[in-house]
Amino acid sequence: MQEFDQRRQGLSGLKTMAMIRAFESRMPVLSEERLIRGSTHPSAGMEAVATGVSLALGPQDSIASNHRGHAHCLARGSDPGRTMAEILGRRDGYGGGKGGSMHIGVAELGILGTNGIVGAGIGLATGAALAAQMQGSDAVSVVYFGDGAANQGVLAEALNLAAIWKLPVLFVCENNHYAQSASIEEMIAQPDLKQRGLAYGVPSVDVDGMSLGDTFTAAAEGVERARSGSGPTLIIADTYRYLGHMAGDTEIYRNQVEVEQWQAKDPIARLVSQLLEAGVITTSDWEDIQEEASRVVQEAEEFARNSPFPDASDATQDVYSKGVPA
Ligand SMILES: Cc1ncc(C[n+]2csc(CCOP(=O)(O)OP(=O)(O)O)c2C)c(N)n1
Repeated sequence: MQEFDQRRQGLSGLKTMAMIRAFESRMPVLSEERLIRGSTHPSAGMEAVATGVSLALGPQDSIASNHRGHAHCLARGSDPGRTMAEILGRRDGYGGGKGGSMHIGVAELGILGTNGIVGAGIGLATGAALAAQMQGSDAVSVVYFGDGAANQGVLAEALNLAAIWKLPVLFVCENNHYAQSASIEEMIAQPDLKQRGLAYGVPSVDVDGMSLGDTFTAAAEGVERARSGSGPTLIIADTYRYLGHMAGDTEIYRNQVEVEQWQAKDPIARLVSQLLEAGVITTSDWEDIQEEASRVVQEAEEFARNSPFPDASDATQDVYSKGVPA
């Protein structure tokens, strides 16, 4: 089993999380400026989940994401500039600017796509796991989905298939306590979401999603189970989004006290204290990491702003597959 090493995963995870926080914090501003058209769903506050899971993956693995997917892509190694360009609908984006925030796919990184259809990634990742098994590869697939998506029927079907066929898939539920404006208390009678996996014979665990070490350790265990042919794992990561569901959200369904209570458990601040205490970083290292994160995001934004819009003549390009190789 891979142990969480503060010098390796801790330090690398901190850099990734700081960059994701800086990146996501720009979303409301760019929406306000009308540089982002349509809805974009930032995940500030939830960085430890995508980062911890990604640190447990290998290059052969794949991920299926959801509508709140920038962090999943960035933690998996997507280029911040090309990611930002796609969000801004520019030609240098991963989809040539025709997909936007909810359609970021990067084949070379195994990113099967962010996805605007709540729950759809669950079927995609399970299919990718079946493909890996049939091809005899040791690749594992991951799906990130929310507490709201846990109510989609596809989860029950996928958990069952993955369990009977011992598919190498990791189901990662980011329980941020809200599906848009509906609280989990209003939407789910059995709040213990891991029961959904246990009911299908899938090893299922709760994890503190505000802790990088805890999410990494749970994911590493699930990845090892999947890679060794022992089948799927369901992880329920308890987390919280600091910003609104999307730009323009009035947030009348929650109060500031609740937001502040979660901010007091901030995953980045917590990791910084741990690494300072362990002597892995100094306060000046932390300042450098923050500066570097801002610089990367600023450059990504400049790259995206300077990228042209796709040409109208490209509208029908890349719509159909060029055929399945024999
Ligand atoms: C099939 C489907 N139903 C409804 C929607 C509208 N919708 C978009 S995001 C969202 C909430 C999803 O909540 P959750 O899965 O908990 O993810 P979170 O937004 O909290 O990250 C809904 C209902 C959709 N995009 N797709």
